[in-house]
Amino acid sequence: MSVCRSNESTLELVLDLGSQPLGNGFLRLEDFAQEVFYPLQCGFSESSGLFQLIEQPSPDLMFNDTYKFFSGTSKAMSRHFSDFFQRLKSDPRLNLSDGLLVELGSNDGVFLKHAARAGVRHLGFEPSSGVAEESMKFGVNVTKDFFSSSSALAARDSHGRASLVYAANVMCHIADIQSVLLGLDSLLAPDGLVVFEDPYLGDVLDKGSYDQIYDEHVFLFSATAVSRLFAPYGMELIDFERISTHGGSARYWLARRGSIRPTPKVAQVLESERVKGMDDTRTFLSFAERVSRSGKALRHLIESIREDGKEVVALGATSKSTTVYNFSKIGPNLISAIYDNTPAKQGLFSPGVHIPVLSDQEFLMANFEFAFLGAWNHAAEIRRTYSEFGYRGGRWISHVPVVGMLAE
Ligand code: DWN
Ligand code: SAH
Repeated sequence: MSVCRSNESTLELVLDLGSQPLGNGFLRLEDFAQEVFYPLQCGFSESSGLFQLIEQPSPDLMFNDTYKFFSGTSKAMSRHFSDFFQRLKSDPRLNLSDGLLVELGSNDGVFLKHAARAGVRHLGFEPSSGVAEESMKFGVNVTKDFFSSSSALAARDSHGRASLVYAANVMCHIADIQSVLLGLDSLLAPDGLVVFEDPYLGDVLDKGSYDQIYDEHVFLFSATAVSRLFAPYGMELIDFERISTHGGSARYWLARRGSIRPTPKVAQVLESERVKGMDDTRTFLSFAERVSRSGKALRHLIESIREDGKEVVALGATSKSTTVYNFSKIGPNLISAIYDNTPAKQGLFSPGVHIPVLSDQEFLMANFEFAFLGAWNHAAEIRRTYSEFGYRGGRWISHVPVVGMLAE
């Protein structure tokens, strides 16, 4: 029996995506024999409302010195973090110039470099030392460690309490969420705020974007689940925003109960989630049926193009696409290569199905007719950057929201 990481209730198995490798486990030919696989199964609890993986590989296996995702590989995401930093600086609920700004999962410094530049006292927690070292080049102050109850206490002893703790695409990665909550409680100033953003469960359900589910994403949050999760720690949701990043995300604003009056958006989103059935196991069972149809349709589409003697490649060696390829059994016989702008991924093979990953520079040199959008969440940026592919008559394939070719 599996139990919920929020309130220890029993989890119902609602979706099984089969045996999967690490989402970011791009590897060399000589390492194929040692590749690690785990069962990618999702559970749901109606009492906590928390959608979660039943089993997650150990954090050290996923987040270490060879971690291959660098946030700065997307210009749109770089702009997103720069804009949000400017907004926080002028938020009347915060006093960033006098306080301490803490970021969890600061990666290559895509957000905190703006704090460093503006002279704002800050601290990043980043266990993946390769990306952390990249951030240090921008003057970012970073602890190369996992955020947890113990590392939070150590940070409070040496830096004092935080006026803001921010986490983008990180909170949903940490299975030991109780340790994170204890850490936030001890580190946050009495009038401090916790702000975090992650892919939104509502968008995943609407768009059928099951590829948001992989080893690193142990949770897909909703406002319902977040408010129930933080309540035992005396924190409440005071604001909620839908944002467009990563194919549809939500930003949650939390404060100690009673310190700031919640905006009307909180009650509105809780009600809209109830109406949508986001606290009902049956919603996820029907989602699982849609996922199964989507996986088959994608494989069928690519097979039919290959049967016509045409080649299909992919753009974006994402962790998300690891789920898609391994679930739909799409290997190098169907997608011959994946092109990507991350030097750390180039020259390696994709996890599990072992499609070669090549530099995105080579993508424009060849004359492909079909490319699968492994990074559909960056579709606008990718279509701009590689616009020549479209001018030459190339067609983009996506599985979100339905399997097919994107309009030209
Ligand atoms: O939550 C997470 C998010 C923030 O990032 C992590 N667990 C891991 C990672 O997920 P992902 O791998 O699915 O992320 P992206 O941002 O969808 O990855 C895009 C990939 O595409 C990168 O490898 C960079 C590449 N890329 C490219 O080659 N050309 C991206 C753009 C925008 C481009 O123009
Ligand atoms: N915030 C960045 C990076 C997201 S990728 C962005 O939005 O683009 C997730 C990051 O969280 C990785 O860099 C990973 O090393 C880090 N991470 C994983 N577990 C963590 C933990 N317990 N504490 C802090 N960071 C963690």
